[in-house]
Amino acid sequence: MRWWSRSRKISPSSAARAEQWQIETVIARGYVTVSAWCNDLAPDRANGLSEGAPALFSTGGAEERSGDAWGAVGAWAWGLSRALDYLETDTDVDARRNAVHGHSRLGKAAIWAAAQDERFALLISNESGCGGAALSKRVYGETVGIINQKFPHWFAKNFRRYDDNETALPVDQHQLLALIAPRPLYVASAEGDQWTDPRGEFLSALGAEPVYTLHGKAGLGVTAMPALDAPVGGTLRYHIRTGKHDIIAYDWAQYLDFADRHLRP
Ligand code: GTR
Repeated sequence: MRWWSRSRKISPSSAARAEQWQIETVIARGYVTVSAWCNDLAPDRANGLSEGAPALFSTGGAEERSGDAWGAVGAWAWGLSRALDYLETDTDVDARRNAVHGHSRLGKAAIWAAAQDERFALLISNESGCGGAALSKRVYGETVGIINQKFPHWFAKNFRRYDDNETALPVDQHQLLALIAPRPLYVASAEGDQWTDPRGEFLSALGAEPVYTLHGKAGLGVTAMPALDAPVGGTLRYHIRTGKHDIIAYDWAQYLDFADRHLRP
């Protein structure tokens, strides 16, 4: 299950997007693929919180809402749970054996969805970066201040207290990842995507590892960043691949193998 952030005009079935979606491969491996357009839940723009799901809950605009009111990432995550509500009623699918995933901003939403809703059985974070898998306190690549300024509607307004003030954060993203345990979690980075801080994503997964160990699950099994294109780990898994910010056939191949290992009876 995955949110799609771009224009409807670039449909998942278009040739240009085929590698990013791998629909035939996913189906051939025995999976159903479900997607939705995040803008249907909360338009991805500064004034989008006055529309869609946030409007249903009288959230208010990005600046007018209360400090702890949700932002678009929260609304997108909420929508993933509502999509799962539907799948649970569909007798053609086994909704318990699901994977929730997202790339980039929608990787942030997928993490938040899985952290809050334990029905999500497996999580894939593809280059989710700041506000996703990457540790904020490293202050590398996209920072809390940069993301809140550029995307004032994504997170709760209270998060802005940590703009250029990451050391004051009472938590960091490894604790968010730890909330997924003991469910299978795959964190993926790309070498050419320093904006998402690959090392910060790796260290965040490593920081979540003790909780996997506590649950008797296999963690990363390494303490140093792995080589390029050489995935590490068990129930908690990580790779950094060559290439840029994207989701490509290489990523899908790893995710399908991971799903086969953890979702099949
Ligand atoms: C960038 C943003 C990132 C990431 C990315 C994307 O502009 O800085 O946090 O979300 O967009 O979604 O592709």
